[in-house]
Amino acid sequence: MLSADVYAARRQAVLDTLEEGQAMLLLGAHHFLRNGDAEYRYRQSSDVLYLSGWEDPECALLLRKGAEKPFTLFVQPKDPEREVWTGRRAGVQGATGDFGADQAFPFAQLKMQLGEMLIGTRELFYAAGLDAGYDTKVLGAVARVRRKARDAGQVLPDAFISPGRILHEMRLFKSEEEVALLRRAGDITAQAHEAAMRAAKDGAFEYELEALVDYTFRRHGGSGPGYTTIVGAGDNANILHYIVNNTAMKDGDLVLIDAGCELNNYTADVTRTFPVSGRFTAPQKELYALVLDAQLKCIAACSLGHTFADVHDMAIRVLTEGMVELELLKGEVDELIETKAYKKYYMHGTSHWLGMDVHDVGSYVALGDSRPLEPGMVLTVEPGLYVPAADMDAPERFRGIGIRIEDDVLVTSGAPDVLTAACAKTIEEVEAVCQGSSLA
Ligand SMILES: [Mn+2]
Repeated sequence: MLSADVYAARRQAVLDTLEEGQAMLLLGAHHFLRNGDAEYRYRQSSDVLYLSGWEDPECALLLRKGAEKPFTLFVQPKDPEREVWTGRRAGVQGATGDFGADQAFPFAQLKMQLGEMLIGTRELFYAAGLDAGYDTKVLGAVARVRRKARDAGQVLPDAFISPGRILHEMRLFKSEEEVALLRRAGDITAQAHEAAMRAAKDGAFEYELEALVDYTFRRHGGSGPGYTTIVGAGDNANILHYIVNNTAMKDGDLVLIDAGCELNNYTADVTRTFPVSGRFTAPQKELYALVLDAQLKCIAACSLGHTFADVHDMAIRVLTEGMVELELLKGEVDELIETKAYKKYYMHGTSHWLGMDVHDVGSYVALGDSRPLEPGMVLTVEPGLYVPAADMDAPERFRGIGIRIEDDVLVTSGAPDVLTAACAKTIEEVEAVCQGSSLA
């Protein structure tokens, strides 16, 4: 949790943005069963966390412009018998005492109370259509009091607007404390990647490195990976969302690890690719040097005067030129870009916003065009090249090589600030770490 002031200031910013007759309602994330009655560890929705820090399930957060009690929480009540099984709850008292709510009620009362509370609200910022169960609760609560409101000559919500319009625009711009968390998450992530580089060896399984990476996150106070850790050796690096991580690596392979530590609900997102043997082969070096060149030029483009799309265009330009030189592609660079021929070996985007969610919220366009980058935005920069072993069109020496290099970048009014700069990245740095002593 951040300090209570931070959440209070964010809620005030939302209330300041709302107009008279508007309110915002956020429903918490569900908890999910893994199998039988065993639950996945609960993670609250990032929007609820952003405005309150509230971490327990069964939660709704209501902000009403102009109300006597603008901030209402509906929460799991304290229940000593249940708490023996599932853990301590902050409860209704905690909601008002520690979390700053002006009033709080048990979540079970949402359907009975919400309608009354929304009398006088014309427009409700509520993410309708995402969760049928929540829609039934919310629309049912409004319907219950419609007649009463009409008889009293008062309004009820007749328009539902995505809360993201306000909230996700706020979340896109990171404050100093958010940047500090992302930087610390980046430092821990760098340690985890370097630990994996040191531990890789002929015959080791991908899941061993996954365990080491995830352990390193926890060891340094992270809550774990912010998304499922990807460890792909050899040709597995060419499967973009490879998470089975069940193959043994061998000398001569590269290993691609895409893993980020989540710390205090903010996550890093880093990819490094390194040789099991500790030394890149000549063809691996050729492709690695090209991806790194593209990545560095893309990072330089994360600055004022550029748009989000400019960063991707830079990656496409540098990689396509390089692929022609290396004879992965044949033809004119401009035409290969125009026809998207580069997608054969570079098929994904170069960046996404980063924050509480790994693919963080916030619009990528403004007035129909790609959005200009502004100070406070954090984005990933992750060009790659993927040459499947079975690709008979590619020069033989490149087949089975997959490389991605990914860092997290804060846009500032000056030079781009690489929040994950602590992690070895050049060929020399990576080889040096790989050849260092095993296991941190
Ligand atoms: Mn990413």
